[in-house]
Amino acid sequence: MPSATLPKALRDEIEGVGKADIMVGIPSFKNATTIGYVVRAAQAGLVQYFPDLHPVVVNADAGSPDGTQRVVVETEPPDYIEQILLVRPRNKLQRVSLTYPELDGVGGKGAALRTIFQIARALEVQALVVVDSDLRSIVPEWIELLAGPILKGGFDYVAPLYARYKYDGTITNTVTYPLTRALYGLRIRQPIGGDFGVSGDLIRHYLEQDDWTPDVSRFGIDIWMTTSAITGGFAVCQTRLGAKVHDPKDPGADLGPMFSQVVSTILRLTERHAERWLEVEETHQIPVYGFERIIDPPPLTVDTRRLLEEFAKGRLTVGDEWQAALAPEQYAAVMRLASEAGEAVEAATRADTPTTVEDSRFGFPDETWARLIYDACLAARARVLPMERLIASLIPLYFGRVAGLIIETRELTTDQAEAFVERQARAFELAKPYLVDRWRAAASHAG
Ligand SMILES: Nc1nc2c(ncn2[C@@H]2O[C@H](COP(=O)(O)OP(=O)(O)OP(=O)(O)O)[C@@H](O)[C@H]2O)c(=O)[nH]1
Ligand SMILES: [Mg+2]
Repeated sequence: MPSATLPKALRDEIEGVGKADIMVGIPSFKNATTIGYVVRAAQAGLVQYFPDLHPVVVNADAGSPDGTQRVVVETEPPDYIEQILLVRPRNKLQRVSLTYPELDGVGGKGAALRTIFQIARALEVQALVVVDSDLRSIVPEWIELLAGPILKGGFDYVAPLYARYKYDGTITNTVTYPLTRALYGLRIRQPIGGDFGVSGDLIRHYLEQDDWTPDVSRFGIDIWMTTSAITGGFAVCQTRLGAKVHDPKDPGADLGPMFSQVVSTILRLTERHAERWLEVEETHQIPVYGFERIIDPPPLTVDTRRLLEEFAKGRLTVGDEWQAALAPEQYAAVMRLASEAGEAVEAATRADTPTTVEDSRFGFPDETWARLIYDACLAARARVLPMERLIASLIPLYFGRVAGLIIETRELTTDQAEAFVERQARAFELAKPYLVDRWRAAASHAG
């Protein structure tokens, strides 16, 4: 009985619903102000696009004190569904909001998703769509765009494809996209987008993995799902959703913990799945669903100066770790770059110059970045440092890299800045033999 591991309260909820064909899952943590909109869009999408299927919306909340769960159960579908479309759901639209259990004392987005998967499996859904609860740009059609490739096209994993403001999605742009693409050969532009579709088969595969490390139970979940879908041989595609607009995050202030959880997960999986990527020499586009859109996401502010300061400080705080983890060329390069970052901040601080850090010529070369990430893969596998220390030392480097991208693309539109992300992805591809050679050499020493 698969749901035997679920707490009784959850089993009761599942029993109340019985069976469902299509499910929208929404993880949340203090999202009372935004989740109502997401729930309305999800309900409308389910009824409008899949009137013949049994739908259910499940919110897995962290026990938010702000009334997130109440908003979910009280939100009704928009009136137009009945008044204009005259769709009275043939199948009752069910809504469930629950507080998910922690996993080994860790609660986070991944723990919430595991509960969502367990419920989806118990209800035997054919397609699960997961969307973030802080979305502003979701519309009902997203449900069709994320579930359609599964229900109509036989795909198992539908990754989102959206325009994000050029300074949003920095972990994606600097690490998860270029690394996943170069390693496994699939150009999945948003491997940790947060909004995606999964088939019933893939849900069962996820639950069978039994790989819920503390990082996967938090923000490591997204890269874990994408990588597990690829390495499990599931059919993957992307779907065009327009723009992603959500609660803004400033990388320097907000993204350190998320970076740690995502990057330690991707490094761990890189080691585990070496046999899947060592032979991959070329990368490919994957099928894309949905009509293209021309849309410009609203800007968000990033404190570039702080990013540069944190990078410069890294020489003192994690210089030893850089030396231990990086190859000598990359170590020398980052020490030089960190000095330049410090100089850029100083120049902008001097009262006699009206310049800002954005006016500086600071730049972080693509090739240095690509090789440094490969050094991190090798260091993680060789255990030259405990994983936490390795990752802590990568954070200032990530800040430096993001600052470099911001300065380089400051005059560009979001669309134009995309060329820099592609250029960097290309650098990861070109440098892949560097990783493969060292990986194999280390293996033959060990063996
Ligand atoms: N249940 C639960 N949900 C969480 C937790 N932390 C974050 N979430 C949810 O996970 C989703 C993504 O979190 P965000 O903080 O928006 O992450 P983000 O920086 O926008 O991430 P990206 O969209 O991938 O760039 C949202 O729906 C959050 O409510 C948590 O501890 N528990
Ligand atoms: Mg968000």
